[in-house]
Amino acid sequence: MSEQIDGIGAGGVEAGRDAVVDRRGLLAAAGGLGLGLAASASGAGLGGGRAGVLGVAGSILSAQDLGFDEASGEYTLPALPYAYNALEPHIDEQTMRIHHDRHHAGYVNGLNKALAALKEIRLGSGDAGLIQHWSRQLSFHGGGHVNHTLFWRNMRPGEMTEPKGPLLRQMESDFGSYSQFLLHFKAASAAVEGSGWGWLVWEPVGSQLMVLQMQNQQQMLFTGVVPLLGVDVWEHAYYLKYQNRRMAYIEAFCRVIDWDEVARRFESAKGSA
Ligand code: MN3
Repeated sequence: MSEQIDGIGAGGVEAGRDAVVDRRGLLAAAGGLGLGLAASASGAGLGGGRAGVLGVAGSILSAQDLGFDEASGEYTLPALPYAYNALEPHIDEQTMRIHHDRHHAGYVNGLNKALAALKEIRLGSGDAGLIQHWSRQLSFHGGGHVNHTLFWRNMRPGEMTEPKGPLLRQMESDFGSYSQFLLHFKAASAAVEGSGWGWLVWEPVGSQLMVLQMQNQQQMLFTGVVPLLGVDVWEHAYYLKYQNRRMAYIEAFCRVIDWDEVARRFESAKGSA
């Protein structure tokens, strides 16, 4: 298995004010792909709606969505929004249990550990020589937590859906057609080197949809983009059922995409750009 923990810090962590990190949590206002992580001192993002430091993605996920506990300053593992077996036969129950209860939980724990270690360094009791290590851990595990929280909500049980309305029109403008988008998205996701993700994102500067590959939980980011749709292509996401057939898993994922959720993120991101 190629799934060793090996985060190289590329997350653009912008912990502007130390007190913010303690009180609000780095991820609470973000929802971006490792971007805009610091909430404003007024508590932006708690409950959703207001933007993070980069001014985008503020309403994609709330602090509650991310399981942020303001009292302890720690993140908790949010429950799956549906039953473990709800996506059968496309995504199997055992994979969902292990993926959510073990892998996602591991990212939450790793994120809390990194936040605690960085706090100790700020307080003078930690080893400042390890700042790069913990920054990498923060980027990797924080990315993992956000990515998976987005990912569970990108899927839903029931009838297969397709994009429509403004999202479909944007897709036709930027990719030519829905089927051309699918071709690009599936090929990019299947071709991720090693462990990573395929993403459909909103790129607010150019005002366009883009498909990106991500390595691990955070590498190859395009700064400032807003995540709309992500497929986890780490082996732990599919190997039990699909073994080495990553494309078969991606095809199955495409059958359970919640396009209404993607449209909500798109309209929120475009509206706040
Ligand atoms: Mn995963």
